Amino acid sequence: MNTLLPPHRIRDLFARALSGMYRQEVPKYGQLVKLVQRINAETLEARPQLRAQLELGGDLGRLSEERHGAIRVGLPSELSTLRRLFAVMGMQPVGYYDLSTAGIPVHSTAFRPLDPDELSANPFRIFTSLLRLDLIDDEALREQARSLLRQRRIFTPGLLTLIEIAERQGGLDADQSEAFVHEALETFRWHREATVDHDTYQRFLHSHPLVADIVCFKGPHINHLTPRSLDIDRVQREMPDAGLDPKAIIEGPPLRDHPILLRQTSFKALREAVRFSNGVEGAHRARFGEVEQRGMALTAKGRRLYDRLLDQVRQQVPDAVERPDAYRDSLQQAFSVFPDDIDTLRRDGLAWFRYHPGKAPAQASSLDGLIAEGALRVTPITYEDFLPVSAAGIFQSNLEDGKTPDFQASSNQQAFERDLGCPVEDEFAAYAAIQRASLEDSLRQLGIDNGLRQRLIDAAGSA
Ligand code: OOG
Ligand code: NI
Repeated sequence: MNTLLPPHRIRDLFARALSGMYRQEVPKYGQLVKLVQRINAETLEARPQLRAQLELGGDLGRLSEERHGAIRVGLPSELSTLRRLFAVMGMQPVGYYDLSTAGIPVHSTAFRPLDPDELSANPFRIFTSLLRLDLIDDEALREQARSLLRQRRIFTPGLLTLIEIAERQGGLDADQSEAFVHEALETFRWHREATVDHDTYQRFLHSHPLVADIVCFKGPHINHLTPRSLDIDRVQREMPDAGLDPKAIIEGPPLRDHPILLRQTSFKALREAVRFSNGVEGAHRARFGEVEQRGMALTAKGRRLYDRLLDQVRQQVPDAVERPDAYRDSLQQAFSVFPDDIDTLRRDGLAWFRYHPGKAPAQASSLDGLIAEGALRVTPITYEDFLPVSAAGIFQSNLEDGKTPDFQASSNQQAFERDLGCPVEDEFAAYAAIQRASLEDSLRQLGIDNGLRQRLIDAAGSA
């Protein structure tokens, strides 16, 4: 056995290979990436302060390669093998997303790195959804779905062997990693041939377009890859000129001086030629391109405020897609009560921050004091996760005809974790750990003694 590669190297290789494959499969994705990169370069040029903040927080280097993707699978065994596959690349399941509340018959998690160094090396994430077979009312259709899924093999034998080797060795060497990436790509590839005839496809489509997408194909084709933008409003405006058809609204919080959480938009899914098993030629809509702008991670308190304000807006303008301008105004207005300066966000305990040591302190008594005299500097911690309401909006704008039959909403995290094979990580605990470690480290570097250090850390934690 040769030297093992760190997981971020394998993740980086895989993310680049996947992006290359998707660019070939969906050329519009390549155009979108180009648009985002041009606007990012111009934004960094025009805003040196933003550039400096990204650099200090460790986000500048990762920006150009930063992507998230999404896939959907049908069986518990598929989900649990994905967990093992992503673990080889240092990606853990974080968070539980119940989409049934939005009439979408899946529940999901995001596989991503947790460790700050791993994140700044490459934060590649995959939003992964499992079909809720239990939400298909028609029993015959449900059983047919299950049986079709049981017949398919979404992982190559070579990949399964390499996953076992990685688990045994505690990693993969360079040659094994290369083979692993090559084999893993097969799982995410697009297949033009459906596994069912046209009538069967139509029946699944009518039960829900997502059911057809998950059940009627050979594997969980990657359905989008998302570059990170520094100015999503400009991307949204410039998409039509680049030949891309944007969805009606940007999901998430409004434009702010200090971005929070996540804003997302996409160009709509393409109609792509497929061949059914009875030789009929047809079309299927699944794959699209998305853009995101990431802001700071919110604490549970900040998140409650976000959820409440967003709820208010959605009640005020329930038909956002038909009235995008009214929606945008309402959003802007509702969020005017959400503090938009770093000091208040930190002091009110609304967001997570990373601490950096500055100049030697004259008198160390309180966090506010240390920050005021420049002994501690703070940068917001980037939000690495997803938002259920936004995800539902992205799902919906990419479905055939935009129709969504009513499913019984029912969150079932327990069943999801059983199918996954482990509990999902708590996103808040992950951010809290990063904040705490950075503060502890900074205070040590400033030479602040044990007792006071502990008091300051506790004070920051309970903010
Ligand atoms: C996933 C949609 C959610 C996001 O960025 O919120 C998502 C899907 O369409 O499979 O990717
Ligand atoms: Ni996405």
